[in-house]
Amino acid sequence: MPPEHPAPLASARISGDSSESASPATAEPRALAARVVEGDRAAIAEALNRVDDNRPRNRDDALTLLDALEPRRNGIRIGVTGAPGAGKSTLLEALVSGLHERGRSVGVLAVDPSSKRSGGALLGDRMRIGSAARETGVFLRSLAARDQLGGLSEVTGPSLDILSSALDAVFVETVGVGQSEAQVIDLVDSLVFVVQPAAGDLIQFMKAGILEWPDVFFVNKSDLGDLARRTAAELRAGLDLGTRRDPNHMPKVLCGSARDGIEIDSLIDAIDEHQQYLTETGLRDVRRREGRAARVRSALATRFGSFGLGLLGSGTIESYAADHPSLSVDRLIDDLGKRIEPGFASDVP
Ligand SMILES: Nc1nc2c(ncn2[C@@H]2O[C@H](COP(=O)(O)OP(=O)(O)OP(=O)(O)O)[C@@H](O)[C@H]2O)c(=O)[nH]1
Ligand SMILES: [Mg+2]
Repeated sequence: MPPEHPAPLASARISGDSSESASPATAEPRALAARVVEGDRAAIAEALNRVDDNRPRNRDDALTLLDALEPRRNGIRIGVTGAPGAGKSTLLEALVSGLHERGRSVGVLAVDPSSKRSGGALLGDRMRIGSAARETGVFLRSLAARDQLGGLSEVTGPSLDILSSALDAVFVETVGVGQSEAQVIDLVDSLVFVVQPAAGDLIQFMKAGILEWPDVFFVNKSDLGDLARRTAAELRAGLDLGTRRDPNHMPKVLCGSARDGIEIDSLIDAIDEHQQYLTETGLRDVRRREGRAARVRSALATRFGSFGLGLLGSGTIESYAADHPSLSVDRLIDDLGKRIEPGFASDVP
């Protein structure tokens, strides 16, 4: 059964239950990590708050927490992207119910472009769980984007790392306006692209090279008639294996309605099939390894620029990340940042 009037996830922020997080607020990070892994809701909420806390004195605790979780992030990670208004949030609501029916625990991170944020950011955006969501046990968290283009903020990665160590599946919704896709592929195992049935959009996305990345396409709003089916057919015809990120896998193109719950089961099956493909081919490990290094590189580039990266020497990030598989991405960033700092400080006026 489709949800009756699914509210966009980002607006499902009802005030949090502060009593829930009372006890883990002072927990030692390793003890907190153990509770996160068991799926303890209050512990997960507290862990998310800790990585969102920028005060330097809390940084060590946050890194210890993330290091303890690193070997445990086994939950599958799915990016959901697409043009503004394509129906990503509506689709996520439907996916969450579908996965809940299949007995899976699910978390959702929604990245809001800053322009859309109101009081949430000012209030520190603590964990909010909508009442409908609470029934299905889904975790919802909305994060401010770093910029108007939907660039992901620094807490997106660690937040996903926490959720995927506690839950079976974690989704991250980002607005598809270019920049966010390039960053989200470093964070997820599979990428789902929600297509607005209008030809103009597709041409724009093809030009930007964005259609080379997704592993599954969902052309939404099939209830509006022929346009959605035509868009799906055009897309199938336009996909060329030769230019794909993964040249061995032709993505499924589904056509359905998030609002009316049409083809949602097929979408869950398509996601599961892709996960199975990633397991069988070993590609998940490859993507996660590359994603870890790419996250480190991009954080260091933001902090120190290409000059700072140059001080590390080529291949250092990859080899350091490979030699320390049980360190969190944030710890790798910190460690390598410390190596860059002395040379950086002495050379920058
Ligand atoms: N007709 C129809 N409308 C839909 C469908 N899915 C979503 N919508 C509507 O499309 C609008 C945008 O839906 P959202 O789910 O908020 O889209 P979104 O992609 O998350 O939007 P942003 O987060 O703002 O980028 C809403 O008015 C939805 O009710 C669908 O299957 N059919
Ligand atoms: Mg949305």
